[in-house]
Amino acid sequence: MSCVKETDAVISTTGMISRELFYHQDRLGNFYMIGSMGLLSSFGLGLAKLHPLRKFFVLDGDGSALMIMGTMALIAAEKPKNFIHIVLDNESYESTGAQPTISSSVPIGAIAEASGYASTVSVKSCTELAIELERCLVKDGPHCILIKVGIDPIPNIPRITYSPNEIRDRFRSFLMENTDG
Ligand SMILES: Cc1ncc(C[n+]2csc(CCOP(=O)(O)OP(=O)(O)O)c2C)c(N)n1
Repeated sequence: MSCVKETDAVISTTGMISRELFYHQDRLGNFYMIGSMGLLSSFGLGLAKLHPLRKFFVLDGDGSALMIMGTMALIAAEKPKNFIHIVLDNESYESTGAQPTISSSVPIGAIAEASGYASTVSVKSCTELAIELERCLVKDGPHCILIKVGIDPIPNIPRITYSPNEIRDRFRSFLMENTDG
């Protein structure tokens, strides 16, 4: 995540996406959404509106994004310039056993685009992702980057060791102490 500055916030959806973020790159500016599948993007929208100078990287799953699809329309209508919606689309609910979602037939990127996101792209490689992230950092959002990924669980990945209250408190301190936004 070399494009993420210390002052940027990274928030992640329920399940393995949060556990993988915690495992690979825990940091004060991360917020892990425990339990509340589907509610990350609305949470991120509120935060992005409250902290307009800070970038918000919102790491969503296809299952979570589709579960609460109206939020995409709301994000587009509210136009948070600092909102980068990254949807990791593995066409499954990987966290609960990889049951298929409907994202193979419902194009999430097209929904974001039709709703009115400032930009929407679909990427399939790390190189493409790096290019698109750089673009999103210099242009006003909201942006949607849909990443087509496979199902590739990390064996014995640890659970997040913070309690929900600890996650809330340290993220709140990060937002308050770090006044870049
Ligand atoms: C309202 C609600 N329904 C179901 C769950 C159980 N659950 C947690 S994560 C998850 C799968 C999320 O799928 P997706 O967003 O596609 O992410 P992935 O697991 O594929 O990384 C489910 C069904 C939950 N926590 N909350």
